[in-house]
Amino acid sequence: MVFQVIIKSITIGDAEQCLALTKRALQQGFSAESVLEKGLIAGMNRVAEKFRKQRVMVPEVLMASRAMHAGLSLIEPLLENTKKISSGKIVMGTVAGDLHDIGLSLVKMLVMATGIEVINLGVDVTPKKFAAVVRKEKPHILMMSALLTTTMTMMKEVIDELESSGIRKNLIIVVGGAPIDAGFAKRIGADYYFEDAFEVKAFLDENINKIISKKNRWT
Ligand code: B12
Repeated sequence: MVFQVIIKSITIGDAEQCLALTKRALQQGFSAESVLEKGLIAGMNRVAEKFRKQRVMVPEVLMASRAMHAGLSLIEPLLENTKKISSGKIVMGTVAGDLHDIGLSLVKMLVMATGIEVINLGVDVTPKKFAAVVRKEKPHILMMSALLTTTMTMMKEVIDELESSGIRKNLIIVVGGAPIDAGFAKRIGADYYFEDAFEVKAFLDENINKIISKKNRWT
Protein backbone atom coordinates (compact mmCIF):
# COMPACT_ATOMS: atom_id res chain seq x y z
CA MET A 1 0.00 0.00 0.00
CA VAL A 2 1.39 3.39 -1.01
CA PHE A 3 0.67 4.99 2.38
CA GLN A 4 2.81 2.43 4.18
CA VAL A 5 5.78 3.20 1.94
CA ILE A 6 5.30 6.94 2.39
CA ILE A 7 5.35 6.41 6.16
CA LYS A 8 8.51 4.31 5.79
CA SER A 9 10.22 6.98 3.65
CA ILE A 10 9.58 9.53 6.41
CA THR A 11 10.75 7.29 9.22
CA ILE A 12 14.03 6.71 7.39
CA GLY A 13 14.25 10.41 6.42
CA ASP A 14 14.44 9.83 2.66
CA ALA A 15 13.17 13.08 1.10
CA GLU A 16 13.59 12.01 -2.53
CA GLN A 17 11.70 8.81 -1.91
CA CYS A 18 8.94 10.63 -0.03
CA LEU A 19 8.52 13.10 -2.88
CA ALA A 20 8.37 10.33 -5.50
CA LEU A 21 5.90 8.26 -3.46
CA THR A 22 3.66 11.25 -2.75
CA LYS A 23 3.59 11.92 -6.48
CA ARG A 24 2.76 8.29 -7.14
CA ALA A 25 -0.09 8.29 -4.62
CA LEU A 26 -1.60 11.40 -6.23
CA GLN A 27 -1.24 9.85 -9.69
CA GLN A 28 -3.02 6.75 -8.41
CA GLY A 29 -5.98 9.00 -7.67
CA PHE A 30 -5.72 9.39 -3.89
CA SER A 31 -6.86 12.83 -2.75
CA ALA A 32 -4.39 15.37 -1.39
CA GLU A 33 -6.18 15.18 1.98
CA SER A 34 -5.86 11.41 2.24
CA VAL A 35 -2.17 11.41 1.24
CA LEU A 36 -1.59 14.12 3.83
CA GLU A 37 -3.42 12.35 6.65
CA LYS A 38 -2.67 8.68 5.98
CA GLY A 39 0.85 9.16 4.62
CA LEU A 40 2.67 12.35 5.63
CA ILE A 41 1.12 13.05 9.03
CA ALA A 42 1.02 9.36 9.94
CA GLY A 43 4.74 9.15 9.09
CA MET A 44 5.65 12.19 11.19
CA ASN A 45 3.54 10.91 14.09
CA ARG A 46 5.40 7.59 13.91
CA VAL A 47 8.73 9.43 14.20
CA ALA A 48 7.47 11.59 17.10
CA GLU A 49 6.38 8.42 18.88
CA LYS A 50 9.81 6.84 18.37
CA PHE A 51 11.40 10.00 19.72
CA ARG A 52 9.24 9.83 22.84
CA LYS A 53 10.41 6.25 23.35
CA GLN A 54 13.99 7.46 22.76
CA ARG A 55 14.38 5.15 19.79
CA VAL A 56 15.49 8.03 17.54
CA MET A 57 17.34 11.30 18.23
CA VAL A 58 16.84 14.90 17.08
CA PRO A 59 18.87 14.57 13.80
CA GLU A 60 16.58 11.72 12.69
CA VAL A 61 13.51 13.83 13.53
CA LEU A 62 14.90 16.66 11.40
CA MET A 63 15.58 14.31 8.49
CA ALA A 64 12.05 12.95 8.81
CA SER A 65 10.73 16.51 8.80
CA ARG A 66 12.70 17.25 5.65
CA ALA A 67 11.22 14.18 3.98
CA MET A 68 7.71 15.12 5.10
CA HIS A 69 8.17 18.66 3.74
CA ALA A 70 9.27 17.23 0.37
CA GLY A 71 5.90 15.47 0.19
CA LEU A 72 4.06 18.54 1.48
CA SER A 73 5.51 20.59 -1.39
CA LEU A 74 3.26 18.60 -3.75
CA ILE A 75 0.25 18.64 -1.44
CA GLU A 76 0.22 22.34 -0.51
CA PRO A 77 -0.54 23.74 -4.01
CA LEU A 78 -3.41 21.28 -4.33
CA LEU A 79 -4.86 22.38 -1.00
CA GLU A 80 -4.43 26.02 -1.97
CA ASN A 81 -6.62 25.30 -4.97
CA THR A 82 -9.27 23.73 -2.74
CA LYS A 83 -12.46 25.56 -3.50
CA LYS A 84 -12.83 28.02 -0.65
CA ILE A 85 -15.98 26.56 0.86
CA SER A 86 -16.09 29.23 3.50
CA SER A 87 -14.97 32.78 3.93
CA GLY A 88 -13.23 31.89 7.18
CA LYS A 89 -9.78 33.26 7.87
CA ILE A 90 -7.18 31.98 10.34
CA VAL A 91 -3.91 33.56 11.42
CA MET A 92 -1.37 31.24 13.03
CA GLY A 93 2.19 31.20 14.29
CA THR A 94 4.69 29.87 16.82
CA VAL A 95 5.28 32.27 19.70
CA ALA A 96 8.38 34.42 20.24
CA GLY A 97 11.55 32.61 21.26
CA ASP A 98 10.31 29.31 19.85
CA LEU A 99 11.61 27.88 16.55
CA HIS A 100 9.57 24.66 16.42
CA ASP A 101 7.32 24.58 13.36
CA ILE A 102 6.87 20.97 12.30
CA GLY A 103 3.60 20.51 14.23
CA LEU A 104 2.30 23.90 13.13
CA SER A 105 2.94 22.98 9.46
CA LEU A 106 0.73 19.93 9.95
CA VAL A 107 -1.98 21.99 11.61
CA LYS A 108 -1.78 24.45 8.72
CA MET A 109 -2.14 21.71 6.10
CA LEU A 110 -5.20 20.16 7.74
CA VAL A 111 -6.79 23.57 8.23
CA MET A 112 -6.17 24.35 4.55
CA ALA A 113 -7.85 21.06 3.68
CA THR A 114 -11.08 22.46 5.16
CA GLY A 115 -11.03 25.28 2.57
CA ILE A 116 -10.36 28.06 5.08
CA GLU A 117 -7.83 30.78 4.26
CA VAL A 118 -4.69 30.46 6.39
CA ILE A 119 -2.04 33.08 7.08
CA ASN A 120 0.94 31.35 8.68
CA LEU A 121 3.36 33.80 10.31
CA GLY A 122 5.93 31.06 10.93
CA VAL A 123 8.12 30.91 14.03
CA ASP A 124 9.33 33.37 16.67
CA VAL A 125 6.31 35.65 16.35
CA THR A 126 6.21 38.46 18.91
CA PRO A 127 3.01 39.61 20.64
CA LYS A 128 3.20 42.91 18.76
CA LYS A 129 3.49 41.14 15.42
CA PHE A 130 0.51 38.88 16.20
CA ALA A 131 -1.52 41.94 17.21
CA ALA A 132 -0.53 43.93 14.10
CA VAL A 133 -1.48 41.10 11.74
CA VAL A 134 -4.76 40.44 13.56
CA ARG A 135 -5.64 44.13 13.31
CA LYS A 136 -4.85 44.16 9.58
CA GLU A 137 -6.30 40.80 8.52
CA LYS A 138 -9.31 40.61 10.85
CA PRO A 139 -9.30 36.79 11.09
CA HIS A 140 -12.00 34.71 12.76
CA ILE A 141 -9.46 32.59 14.62
CA LEU A 142 -5.92 33.04 15.95
CA MET A 143 -3.91 29.83 16.48
CA MET A 144 -0.72 29.81 18.53
CA SER A 145 1.81 27.02 18.94
CA ALA A 146 4.55 26.54 21.57
CA LEU A 147 6.82 23.54 22.11
CA LEU A 148 8.92 24.82 24.99
CA THR A 149 7.88 25.27 28.61
CA THR A 150 9.94 28.46 28.54
CA THR A 151 7.93 29.96 25.64
CA MET A 152 4.41 28.73 26.40
CA THR A 153 3.95 31.72 28.73
CA MET A 154 4.33 33.96 25.67
CA MET A 155 0.80 32.93 24.69
CA LYS A 156 -0.54 34.89 27.66
CA GLU A 157 1.54 37.89 26.58
CA VAL A 158 -0.03 37.73 23.13
CA ILE A 159 -3.52 37.63 24.66
CA ASP A 160 -2.63 40.58 26.93
CA GLU A 161 -1.37 42.52 23.91
CA LEU A 162 -4.59 41.79 21.99
CA GLU A 163 -6.62 42.84 25.01
CA SER A 164 -4.76 46.08 25.53
CA SER A 165 -5.15 46.85 21.80
CA GLY A 166 -8.92 46.28 22.12
CA ILE A 167 -9.04 43.45 19.56
CA ARG A 168 -9.26 40.35 21.80
CA LYS A 169 -13.05 40.15 21.85
CA ASN A 170 -13.23 39.85 18.05
CA LEU A 171 -11.28 36.62 18.01
CA ILE A 172 -11.47 32.96 18.84
CA ILE A 173 -8.09 31.95 20.27
CA VAL A 174 -6.85 28.39 19.87
CA VAL A 175 -3.62 27.13 21.46
CA GLY A 176 -1.64 23.92 21.06
CA GLY A 177 1.76 22.26 21.21
CA ALA A 178 3.26 19.47 23.31
CA PRO A 179 3.51 21.29 26.70
CA ILE A 180 0.03 22.89 26.44
CA ASP A 181 -3.13 21.43 27.97
CA ALA A 182 -6.73 22.48 28.47
CA GLY A 183 -6.07 23.77 31.99
CA PHE A 184 -3.27 26.04 30.77
CA ALA A 185 -5.44 27.30 27.90
CA LYS A 186 -8.17 28.22 30.36
CA ARG A 187 -5.79 29.92 32.79
CA ILE A 188 -4.36 32.23 30.11
CA GLY A 189 -7.79 33.09 28.70
CA ALA A 190 -7.63 31.16 25.41
CA ASP A 191 -10.90 29.76 24.03
CA TYR A 192 -9.79 26.30 22.95
CA TYR A 193 -6.96 23.80 23.26
CA PHE A 194 -6.62 20.90 20.84
CA GLU A 195 -4.14 18.08 21.16
CA ASP A 196 -3.32 17.61 17.49
CA ALA A 197 -4.02 18.66 13.92
CA PHE A 198 -6.84 16.11 13.53
CA GLU A 199 -8.73 17.55 16.50
CA VAL A 200 -8.42 21.05 15.02
CA LYS A 201 -9.79 19.85 11.69
CA ALA A 202 -12.72 18.05 13.34
CA PHE A 203 -13.55 21.22 15.31
CA LEU A 204 -13.45 23.38 12.18
CA ASP A 205 -15.47 20.94 10.08
CA GLU A 206 -18.19 21.09 12.70
CA ASN A 207 -18.09 24.75 13.72
CA ILE A 208 -16.62 27.02 11.07
CA ASN A 209 -19.95 27.86 9.41
CA LYS A 210 -21.45 28.76 12.77
CA ILE A 211 -18.41 30.91 13.58
CA ILE A 212 -18.57 32.74 10.27
CA SER A 213 -22.32 33.23 10.26
CA LYS A 214 -22.20 35.05 13.58
CA LYS A 215 -22.55 38.79 13.17
CA ASN A 216 -19.19 40.11 12.00
CA ARG A 217 -17.51 41.02 15.23
CA TRP A 218 -15.12 43.39 13.52
CA THR A 219 -17.78 45.86 12.42
C1 B12 B 1 12.39 18.69 16.15
C2 B12 B 1 12.73 19.33 17.47
C3 B12 B 1 13.56 20.44 17.46
C4 B12 B 1 14.05 21.10 16.19
C5 B12 B 1 12.90 21.99 15.62
C6 B12 B 1 12.89 22.03 14.11
C7 B12 B 1 11.63 22.62 13.58
N1 B12 B 1 11.78 23.19 12.39
O1 B12 B 1 10.54 22.57 14.15
C8 B12 B 1 15.28 21.91 16.69
C9 B12 B 1 16.50 21.03 16.60
C10 B12 B 1 15.54 23.24 15.99
C11 B12 B 1 14.94 22.05 18.17
C12 B12 B 1 15.53 23.00 18.97
C13 B12 B 1 15.32 23.06 20.35
N2 B12 B 1 14.60 22.19 21.10
CO1 B12 B 1 13.38 20.87 20.34
N3 B12 B 1 12.47 19.32 19.86
C14 B12 B 1 12.20 18.80 18.69
C15 B12 B 1 11.41 17.49 18.90
C16 B12 B 1 12.43 16.36 18.78
C17 B12 B 1 10.27 17.20 17.96
C18 B12 B 1 9.19 18.28 17.87
C19 B12 B 1 8.28 17.92 16.73
O2 B12 B 1 8.41 18.46 15.64
N4 B12 B 1 7.41 16.91 16.91
C20 B12 B 1 6.53 16.37 15.86
C21 B12 B 1 5.29 17.24 15.70
C22 B12 B 1 4.36 16.63 14.64
O3 B12 B 1 4.59 17.24 16.92
P1 B12 B 1 4.23 18.57 17.71
O4 B12 B 1 5.17 19.66 17.40
O5 B12 B 1 3.99 18.23 19.14
O6 B12 B 1 2.83 19.04 17.05
C23 B12 B 1 1.60 18.36 17.20
C24 B12 B 1 0.81 18.81 18.46
O7 B12 B 1 1.62 19.29 19.50
C25 B12 B 1 -0.15 19.79 17.94
N5 B12 B 1 0.21 21.20 17.81
C26 B12 B 1 1.39 21.82 17.64
N6 B12 B 1 1.22 23.13 17.50
C27 B12 B 1 -0.10 23.38 17.57
C28 B12 B 1 -0.81 24.57 17.50
C29 B12 B 1 -2.20 24.53 17.64
C30 B12 B 1 -2.99 25.78 17.55
C31 B12 B 1 -2.86 23.29 17.86
C32 B12 B 1 -4.31 23.26 18.09
C33 B12 B 1 -2.13 22.10 17.94
C34 B12 B 1 -0.77 22.15 17.78
O8 B12 B 1 -0.45 19.31 16.64
C35 B12 B 1 0.76 18.83 16.03
C36 B12 B 1 0.49 17.81 14.96
O9 B12 B 1 -0.56 16.95 15.24
C37 B12 B 1 10.87 17.70 20.35
C38 B12 B 1 10.55 16.43 21.13
C39 B12 B 1 9.08 16.08 21.13
N7 B12 B 1 8.78 14.85 21.50
O10 B12 B 1 8.20 16.87 20.86
C40 B12 B 1 11.98 18.55 20.98
C41 B12 B 1 11.67 19.45 22.14
C42 B12 B 1 10.34 20.16 21.93
N8 B12 B 1 12.76 20.43 22.08
C43 B12 B 1 13.22 20.76 23.24
C44 B12 B 1 14.30 21.66 23.48
C45 B12 B 1 14.74 21.83 24.92
C46 B12 B 1 14.90 22.37 22.43
C47 B12 B 1 16.05 23.36 22.53
C48 B12 B 1 15.99 24.33 23.71
C49 B12 B 1 17.32 22.52 22.55
C50 B12 B 1 18.59 23.25 22.80
N9 B12 B 1 19.13 23.00 23.97
O11 B12 B 1 19.04 24.02 21.96
C51 B12 B 1 15.99 24.10 21.18
C52 B12 B 1 15.12 25.37 21.26
C53 B12 B 1 15.12 26.15 19.99
C54 B12 B 1 14.04 27.19 20.04
N10 B12 B 1 14.39 28.40 20.44
O12 B12 B 1 12.91 26.89 19.75
C55 B12 B 1 12.46 20.06 24.37
C56 B12 B 1 11.48 20.97 25.08
C57 B12 B 1 11.51 20.73 26.57
C58 B12 B 1 10.55 21.60 27.26
N11 B12 B 1 9.68 20.96 28.01
O13 B12 B 1 10.54 22.78 27.13
C59 B12 B 1 11.82 18.84 23.59
C60 B12 B 1 10.49 18.33 24.20
C61 B12 B 1 12.89 17.71 23.59
C62 B12 B 1 13.18 17.16 24.98
N12 B12 B 1 12.59 16.07 25.36
O14 B12 B 1 13.94 17.72 25.70
N13 B12 B 1 14.04 21.11 18.56
